[in-house]
Amino acid sequence: MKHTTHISSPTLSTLATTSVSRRRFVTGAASAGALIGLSGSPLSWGIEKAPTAVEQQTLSGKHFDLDIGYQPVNFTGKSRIATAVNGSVPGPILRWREGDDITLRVRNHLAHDSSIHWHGMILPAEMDGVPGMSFAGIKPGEYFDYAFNVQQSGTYWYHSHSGFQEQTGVYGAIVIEPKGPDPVAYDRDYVVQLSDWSDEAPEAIYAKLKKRGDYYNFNERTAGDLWRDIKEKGLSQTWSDRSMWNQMRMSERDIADVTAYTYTYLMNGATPDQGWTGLFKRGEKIRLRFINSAAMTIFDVRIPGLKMTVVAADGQNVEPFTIDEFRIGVAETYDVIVEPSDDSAYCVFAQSIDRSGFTRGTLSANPALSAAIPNMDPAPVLSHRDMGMAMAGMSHGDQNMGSMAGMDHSQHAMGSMKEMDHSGHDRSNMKGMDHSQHGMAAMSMAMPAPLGKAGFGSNNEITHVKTEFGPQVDARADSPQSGLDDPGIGLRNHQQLYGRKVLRYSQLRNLHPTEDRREPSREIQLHLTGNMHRYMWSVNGIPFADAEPLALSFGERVRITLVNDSMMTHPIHLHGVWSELETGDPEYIPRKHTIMVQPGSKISYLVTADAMGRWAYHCHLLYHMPGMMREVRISHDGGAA
Ligand SMILES: [Cu+2]
Repeated sequence: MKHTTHISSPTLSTLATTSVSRRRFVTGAASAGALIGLSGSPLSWGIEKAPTAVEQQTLSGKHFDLDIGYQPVNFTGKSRIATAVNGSVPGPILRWREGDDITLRVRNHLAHDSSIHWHGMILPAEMDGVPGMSFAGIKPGEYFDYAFNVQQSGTYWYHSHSGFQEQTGVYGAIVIEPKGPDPVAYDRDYVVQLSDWSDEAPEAIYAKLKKRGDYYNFNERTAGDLWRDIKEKGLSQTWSDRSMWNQMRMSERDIADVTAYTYTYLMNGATPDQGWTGLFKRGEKIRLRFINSAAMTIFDVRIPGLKMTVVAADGQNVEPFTIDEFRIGVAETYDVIVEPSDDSAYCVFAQSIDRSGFTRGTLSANPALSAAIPNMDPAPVLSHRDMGMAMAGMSHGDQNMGSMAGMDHSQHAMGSMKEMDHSGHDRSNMKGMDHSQHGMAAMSMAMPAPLGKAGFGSNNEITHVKTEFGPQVDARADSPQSGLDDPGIGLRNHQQLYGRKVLRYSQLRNLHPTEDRREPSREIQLHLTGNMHRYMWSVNGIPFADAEPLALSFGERVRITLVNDSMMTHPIHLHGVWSELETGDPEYIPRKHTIMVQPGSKISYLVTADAMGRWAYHCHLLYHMPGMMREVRISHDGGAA
């Protein structure tokens, strides 16, 4: 089944020829004349006839040939070399059928090892495509045959798990038709794949971040210095000293590491200038399959004038509910239904979490029409809540208690509190949640707290293990908020401000009853940690390179509680098994493959360890991944290593 063989040279030259004919000239074109999805095979287009984007290739069947190779692209007016699958960025949409046995021959034409990981697929560990865990990777000039049975339906995606290749184009969409009737009714469907492109090499981006974590926060070059001031003088003094801090500029830098300063955000491979277009006829139900394939960008999505009915999350059907806006973490997918009742055009708008940029497309009944592009919302700022402190709950690196007290005092006295996210702050205080937790802490000294009931999340005390203390960790949340009802920083007051209903995880209910009704037999608490200033990321303060695998026993039902001690949102992806999000309804627990953990928040999910082998478990922000990663080993004895 598995082969690693050298590719004959005829294959290579054939690929080179087809690549040239599919060459893309995507930016700076005067008119966006070519509409994706209208007509013509990309193969039949000559260079001169492809002014903007080529039609996205869709491949279906049971056997697939995917070629990873270099491809000239132009997203910004400058020609660059992408790493592309079958000559396009994104790669082809793969259409599978639930129940099919499929094979995929992936050829690597790059000068470096490559791989493809089938994100969210339930499959044998050796087909998961993670070099060093699942297999050895695909050497230059060689291929690997993936073969597995498709056991699920819905919207997924694939991407390289080698180096930073995902950033330079190795990703594509997967759409799986259900074996039986689809519970979702729709007249047409579109993949809406979001991503981020940089003309800089990813290695260069990473090196810059390593040198200074706020490199790409262009407006806030003094932010790094602020931390030093706060450490030396305490926040209170720093506050009065620095007008910058008054404007909450410092907090902004923690919203996104990599920004539109270097990124061009893409929708189905089209730049915002160009705009992807999907056509419809009035009254149709249109299924939009949103996939966040960005390397580093969390997007907030809305379609002004249209309600969106969420029907699936991470490929899994959910009980439909209607919203106006949703946040999509890196690697997450959401399927929504929209029903335009007129012939106008609508803007599909996806702004980055830090509001440094956006991408957009058009849903239109008439290819000649385009829709107004809305303004981006104001850039969000971090609040107490995002630092995991209700009152004085945040431990800050090696600061002493004195400066901590100073921090809270000054924040309460802060003039620009209005700019902060009041709603979250107020809510957290109202609930008095943290007081009760402190009460429980005292109890659990004497005896371990009983595990919370399946579906309801953790009862356990927040514990910072020894390894969380040191220069590798610059913050610890002592009173993390629940991440369930939190639409996320920058979205929390959109209902009040704009009347937009924003998706919250607590709204997700699986369409079908929970399969595994067992109570968890144990709980694992993991802390998402980092030192933003040094751009070090870790779990429990330990980077992947130094970490022991996390051992699970085959068949066990376990709860994982993630505590986000950092001030960034981390989308956490566990390979091979489902992450069953505990939303408070044990009967219809939604299944996801990627869970966003908001800053200063905690979130719990159940895992049934029903897939043997070695699995990756990591933050899906590409430049966090080298540190914020664990191997999960599922074996009969549950023994590590
Ligand atoms: Cu992944």
